[in-house]
Amino acid sequence: MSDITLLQQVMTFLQRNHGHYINGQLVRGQENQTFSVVNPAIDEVVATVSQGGEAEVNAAMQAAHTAFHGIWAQTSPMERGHCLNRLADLLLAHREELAQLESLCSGKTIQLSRMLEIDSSAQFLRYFAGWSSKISGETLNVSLPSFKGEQYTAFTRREPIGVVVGIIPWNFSIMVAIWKMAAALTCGCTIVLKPSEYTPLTMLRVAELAKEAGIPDGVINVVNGSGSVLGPALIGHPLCAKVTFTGSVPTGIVVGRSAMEQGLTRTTLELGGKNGAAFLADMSVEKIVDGVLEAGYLNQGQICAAAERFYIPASHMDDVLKLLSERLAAMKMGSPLDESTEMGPLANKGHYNKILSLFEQARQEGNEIVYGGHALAGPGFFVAPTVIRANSAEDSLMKEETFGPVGTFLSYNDEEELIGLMNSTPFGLAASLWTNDLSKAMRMIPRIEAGMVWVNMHTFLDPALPFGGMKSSGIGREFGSAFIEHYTELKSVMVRY
Ligand code: TXE
Repeated sequence: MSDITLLQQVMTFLQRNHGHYINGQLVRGQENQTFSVVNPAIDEVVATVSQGGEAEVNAAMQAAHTAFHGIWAQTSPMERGHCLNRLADLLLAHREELAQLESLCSGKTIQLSRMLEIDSSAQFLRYFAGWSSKISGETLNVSLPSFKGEQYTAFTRREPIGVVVGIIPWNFSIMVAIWKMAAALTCGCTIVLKPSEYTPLTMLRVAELAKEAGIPDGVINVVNGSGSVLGPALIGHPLCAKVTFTGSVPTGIVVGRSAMEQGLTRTTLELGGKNGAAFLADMSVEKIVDGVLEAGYLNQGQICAAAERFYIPASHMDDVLKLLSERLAAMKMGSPLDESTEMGPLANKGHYNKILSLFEQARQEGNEIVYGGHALAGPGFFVAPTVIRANSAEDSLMKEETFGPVGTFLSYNDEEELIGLMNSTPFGLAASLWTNDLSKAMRMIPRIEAGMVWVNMHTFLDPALPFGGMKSSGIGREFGSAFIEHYTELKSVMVRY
């Protein structure tokens, strides 16, 4: 197979002078400060973008504030939902264009870009659209005594919180932005998005489509540039009512702390971790290997919910590692634009260097690198999918998030020990249990410290299920009905009559 042909629209889009999207307009921004977008498959610049600064942050925040008070909070809930549905239609109509752009900037295989960045984003948009007309308060009975025949009633209102700042990582530049944007907009909030500096292009195009979908100017804004410059400016802005962030734990802590210091600005933090997958002894070696591949290696492991710690019964360990190595060796690595590619490059050079240094660290600690553990030849940021046998739960690779195609394996002997190992981490985003014994699984689920527990599956996110981390993996939940409390304020109203 060979690379698909890039659409003319994609080529034309890449050649634009990129900047920001503010108040319904593409804005070039500071001409003298630009940064490059690099195609990680070939280490070549595909576009340049002007760096946003205080002026762009102010303009975007002001536009979002004006749109919030001027139009969006008053737009009927049903119409807000229609807008999101129309945007879903437009994403699907521009599926190939957006998917190609995404693969060029992030190294995600074209098949995954189509399925997750576009199809799944459209599904999430429709799910959130459905909520617009279902956000409601309660009527409450009050207990105040009546002295002169007066009566009381009370009710609560869910009111949109205002201007939301959404800070987005590079691993799913459209989908994660859509999660935050759709949640904000359905509740009546407006948003300023700050994409990752590695993947700043696709949301500029989505913002244009949002205008075509009838979403008023100023409701969605995109400001591009470095996180360390724009992050503090956005979070510290007096018009920022809420910050929603997805990314690494250290940056999440910085974001959370500055939001708190800013006057208790509301935050949702969806951070990474070191997710565990536990395979019970009743699973066959083949089933375990299928599960490991699903849980750990999709999108080169660059998924916040992916598993990185694998616990295998001691009796199965050698056979699992042997078969897994064979399956990884047969996996087709290559260009993300080749439809037959199963694994592409890492998304950027910094991340590639980090993964290579983790391989080194594993070697220094005496871990056995069963498969992989090295870069692949070529200009892009490719590393071999890697299998590491840990010596103990204390090894660095059993503790530190790699966010790459790196599984670290530890054997266990009994299920009590397994629960202890699964919970032996400060993080708690996601976990999976793999067994045919439903009774065992049901007894283990309450003991697993993770915001999401899958049984016989891993990494599937459904808009109906709340998603977010326990422990150091975050604060708050996205999706389900849980998101509503994070994008609205609860107002109590009491009436005497
Ligand atoms: O992530 P960051 P980076 C992990 C992964 C990767 C490492 C670093 O291991 O190697 O993090 O990647 C913005 N205030 N994950 O540096 O820093 C930044 O511009 C406000 C895991 O890309 O978390 C980007 O838009 N914002 C992860 C976003 O934060 C700031 C997903 C995420 O960047 C900021 C991505 C600041 N001070 C990387 N500094 C996951 N688990 O989902 C940066 N940003």
